Order: sequence, then C-alpha cells, then structure tokens
Amino acid sequence: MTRPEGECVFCRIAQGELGSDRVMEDDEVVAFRDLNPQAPTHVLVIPKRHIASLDVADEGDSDLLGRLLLAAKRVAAQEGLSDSGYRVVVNHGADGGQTVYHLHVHVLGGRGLTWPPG
Ligand code: DGP
Repeated sequence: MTRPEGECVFCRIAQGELGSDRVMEDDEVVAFRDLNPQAPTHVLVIPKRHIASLDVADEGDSDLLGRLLLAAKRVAAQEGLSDSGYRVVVNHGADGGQTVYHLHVHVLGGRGLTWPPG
C-alpha cells in the first residue's frame, strides 16, 4: 500500500515536478484542484511530507493533521464556500475509495451534496 515517494504522484505535485492548479501552499501543505472534480469546487489538500494514508498517521502527525484541516477551511473560504457550506472528506483503503496513496483531504462545494455518500 505504501509507495516509494519517488513514484508517488502527489509527492511529485508537491515538489512541482508535475503540474497542478494550485490554490494554496504553505511550508507543510499544498492545495490544488482535483483532476476529476465531483463538484463545482473540488480541491485536494495534501501534506508535502509523504504519508500514505490517514490509517498510518500517528501521534507524531497530530500537528500536521490539524494543519490539513485548517488549510481545508482556508481553501473553502478562498473559494467562497464558508456561508453556503462544503464537505471535507478523507478516503482510506479500498472500501473508502482511496485511489492515491498519499494522504489527501477533499474539499467539495458549490452545490448541495447528498448524504449518505454512495
Ligand atoms: P481518492 O479517491 O480519495 O484517493 O482521491 C484521489 C483524487 O485524486 C481523485 O479525485 C482524482 C485525483 N487525482 C489523481 N491523480 C491526479 C493528478 O495527477 N492531478 C490532480 N490534480 N488530481 C489527481
């Protein structure tokens, strides 16, 4: 499940080796638009450091996990979603629908989102 960082597409995006439509960056986090958007706004927030999935994060990652959520909030505000609302999603593993094994937080908004998810 864990891939070497050199092969990880999101590591390559974070390092600027692969292009992306970036909307936010700080010293630990990058946010960019999803290639296959599921809503009018669909942004992925990732740590620059490779963590394969939420499931392998531990106590030592607590600050970074907090930063990811605060970055998601900042992105939502930047995208004008704070009042209308938005959804923040982390998928893990096959049943969770994870396809890229570099931890990422989806920020979705711009339309009414149904619940429960499919
Ligand atoms: P998940 O299913 O939770 O692992 O979400 C992975 C998302 O990543 C999916 O919505 C599509 C997106 N994605 C995959 N490859 C790329 C890429 O190269 N660039 C961008 N911008 N998004 C990508």
